Amino acid sequence: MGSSDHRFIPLDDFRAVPPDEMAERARSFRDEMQRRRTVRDFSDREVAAGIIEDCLAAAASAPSGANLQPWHFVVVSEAALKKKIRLAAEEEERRFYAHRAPQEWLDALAPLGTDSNKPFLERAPYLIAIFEQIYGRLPDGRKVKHYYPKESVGIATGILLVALHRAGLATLTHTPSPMKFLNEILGRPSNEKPFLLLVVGYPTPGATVPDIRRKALSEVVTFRTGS
Ligand code: IYR
Repeated sequence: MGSSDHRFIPLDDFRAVPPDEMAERARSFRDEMQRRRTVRDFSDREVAAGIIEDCLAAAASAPSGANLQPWHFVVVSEAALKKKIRLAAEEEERRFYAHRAPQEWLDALAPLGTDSNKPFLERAPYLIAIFEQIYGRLPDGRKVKHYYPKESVGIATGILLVALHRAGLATLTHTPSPMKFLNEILGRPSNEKPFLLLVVGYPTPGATVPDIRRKALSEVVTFRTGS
């Protein structure tokens, strides 16, 4: 099967793990992920660019619809750009908190203590703007249909979040809405839709996080594993 145009190669990179090690890895990864908290108190402590690059390479390994990799990441550390992004985001957020958000939404957000001030957008060493390519563009300008771009970018973003956490960094998944201003400020084309603005860095020494809890596993998982 498969013509010579569509080659298959041996799966050499799969590493089988012995059962005990598998159990240990699954447990320790669970514990490590349960320690992750979204942070909003960012310090201005620097992060080496190579760390960000490796985490992005992990994210860009994500599976995607027809392997079309419908994502683009813009890494921002330039102070002037961060300031522009902060000002534009805060303008949208002021409208959100004052008019756009229905009371029900504001009530749901209350435990997080968020408001329209976003100083972390200037203070954190890195912002990573993640764009979803609704369709692709060939070098000659022709459009390429993308499949499941949102799912694909969501998976890549999840991997990026995990990679940054494992590296020892704090993140905030920020979604100013609408985010169209990111295309203008960052010069991205119209086939790219802002998906998420990831804030990356270290927490301030005295950082606090909301006292909120995750649902119990039994609430979010149904096992239908009987015989
Ligand atoms: N984008 C706003 C509001 C906001 C919305 C949700 I959903 C959150 O989980 C958190 C915040 C803001 O960033 O403040």
